[in-house]
Amino acid sequence: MAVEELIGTQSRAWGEYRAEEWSDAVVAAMKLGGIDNLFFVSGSEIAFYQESIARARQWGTPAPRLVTVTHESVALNAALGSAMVSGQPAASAVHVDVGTFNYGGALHTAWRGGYPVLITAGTGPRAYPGTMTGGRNSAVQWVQEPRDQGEIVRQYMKLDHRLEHQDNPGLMISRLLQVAMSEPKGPVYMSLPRESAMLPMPGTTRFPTRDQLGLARPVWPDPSDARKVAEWLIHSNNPVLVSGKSGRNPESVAEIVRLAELLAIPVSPGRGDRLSFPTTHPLYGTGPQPKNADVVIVIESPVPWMPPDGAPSDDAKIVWIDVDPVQARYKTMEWSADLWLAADAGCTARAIYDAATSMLTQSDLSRIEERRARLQQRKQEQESAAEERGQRAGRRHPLSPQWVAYQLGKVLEPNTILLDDALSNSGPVQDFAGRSDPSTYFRSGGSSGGWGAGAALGAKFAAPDRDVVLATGDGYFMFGTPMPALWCSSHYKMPFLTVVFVNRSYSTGTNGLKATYPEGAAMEANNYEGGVFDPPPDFAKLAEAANGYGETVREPEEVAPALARAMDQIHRGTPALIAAMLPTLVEEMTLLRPRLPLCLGQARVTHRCNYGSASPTQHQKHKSRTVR
Ligand SMILES: Cc1ncc(C[n+]2csc(CCOP(=O)(O)OP(=O)(O)O)c2C)c(N)n1
Ligand SMILES: [Mg+2]
Repeated sequence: MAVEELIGTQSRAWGEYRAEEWSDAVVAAMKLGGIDNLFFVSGSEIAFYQESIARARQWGTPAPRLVTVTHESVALNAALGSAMVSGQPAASAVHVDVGTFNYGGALHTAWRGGYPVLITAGTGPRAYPGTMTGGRNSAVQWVQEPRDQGEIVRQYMKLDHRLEHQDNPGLMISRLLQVAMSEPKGPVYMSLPRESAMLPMPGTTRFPTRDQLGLARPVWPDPSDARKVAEWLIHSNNPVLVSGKSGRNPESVAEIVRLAELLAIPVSPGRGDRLSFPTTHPLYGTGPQPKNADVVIVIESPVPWMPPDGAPSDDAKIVWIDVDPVQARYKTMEWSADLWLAADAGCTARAIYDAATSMLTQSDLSRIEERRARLQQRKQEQESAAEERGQRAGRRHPLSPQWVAYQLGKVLEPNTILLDDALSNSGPVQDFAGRSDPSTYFRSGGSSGGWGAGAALGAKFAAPDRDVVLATGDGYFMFGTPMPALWCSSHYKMPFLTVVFVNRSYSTGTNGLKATYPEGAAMEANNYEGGVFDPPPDFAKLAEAANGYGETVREPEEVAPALARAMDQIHRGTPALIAAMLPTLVEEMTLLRPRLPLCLGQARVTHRCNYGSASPTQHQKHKSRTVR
């Protein structure tokens, strides 16, 4: 690559932009930094956003589109959904400290999921009435001033800043976006005092854009490390690659596929928050669990196995690839590895591939071919078993969640964007979704319920030409204040399909309760109070109330026609919701007694369940891997 390409050919001179107030600089820098949509929830002190964006439209100058949202958590989740699909930052704007609190669990998701978003809020005006434009003019403003607004969110942000009078406002936005978009990517927060946002500008302003500040190039591993990994892989009899969220950079997928194919390395999904490897590929899900492998390559997967039982053996080689392999954002981490590679997933896969091609001998190749054939065979067996499972589920009364997932899989196009917030039904959703293309499968990346509806909305804003489908648990759906999300979806004709798995219960308070206290007083009395909400809300009516389309299905044969009608609705611009009425998880435990989906220990299960439950036996069994 030419040096000019590496350093960029753009002029470093700061651009000059039209601006009468500081807020004009703020919105211009947002748009020039890649933000197309500002998800906005009203507040008296953030009228400057409305004014500046209207002004920019009049002037024909850069500014994001202002999107009216009626709940802050939906606004932030929409920004997350937009950023995860577009690969570009998105922004939200809300009212003072209270709006910031209403962002709620979405702040956690932004942080844990590594979303490059600019989260903003106004601050309560504090200039003495009449002394400054934007100063106090209402009694409520005395109660709007916390000691430090940024402190509310600080531990969930890469950086936070309060816009101050000595700042260059355009520069500060570009700088925050540079930080958000640099690896490891993540959220940033800015609070904007109304007085600062309304400070006058002399008609123009000068600032560097995000790209003029620049983003660092992806990091490559040391060539000798790449050779070492290639050597371990070539000589391995039973390797496995655990891929978690590297698909957040979609271009890494092809590189990892190329490497896996060269050496016939099977891929285990880890927690799998992004499509990091095509799930339909013969190498996907066909290999050993890490505990049985002799070489384990972990790629961007914070929890690749459940210790202690799921951990690889002491003589297995472990290679850990991540832009931040020791995961400094997580406090307690007991993993060890033979090689920690602080490098980009795609670049590292390519480097190992290149190293391996020059080392492979004929006998290596024939050993690898044997493995490839074996894995292909296993994939075929898995696929027919899944098909059989799906068909069998269709014959079950009461309605089976597997059947809903099976039918859902049938309406997904290869480029449909699927958001999976289906919790205990995430396994079946994944099994039947047949996701192969990068950027077609997403989970939140965090553990906060409530991401789905807002994120689906944002995903649709980022990709209006693609179908967007949300598969969600009924509990998680309610955590996401779905009414405002569906209203916004309908209002802007940004429709998505929601399939709600209405099991009228939480796995935490049912299966989880039972796993935690199998012989406790609650089990003895068959008392699941706190875990079951039956009868549930009428989710179909909720969609209708938000100007969307809703249907409830109860019988297996109703599912496919209802999904077809719902798809038709979204293609005509109306958000649609299918509420699939299922047995409660308590009822399901008796129906499925031989194969209860408990969330303890098993690797197969841990990526499907977002919660843990305390088991005394687990604590007793703990042993740590020898550090080498
Ligand atoms: C905001 C928030 N509150 C509580 C939890 C704890 N929690 C984890 S899983 C779960 C159950 C979710 O229920 P549902 O969406 O109905 O899925 P199901 O368990 O029925 O599959 C709960 C309550 C959480 N993760 N996030
Ligand atoms: Mg539920």
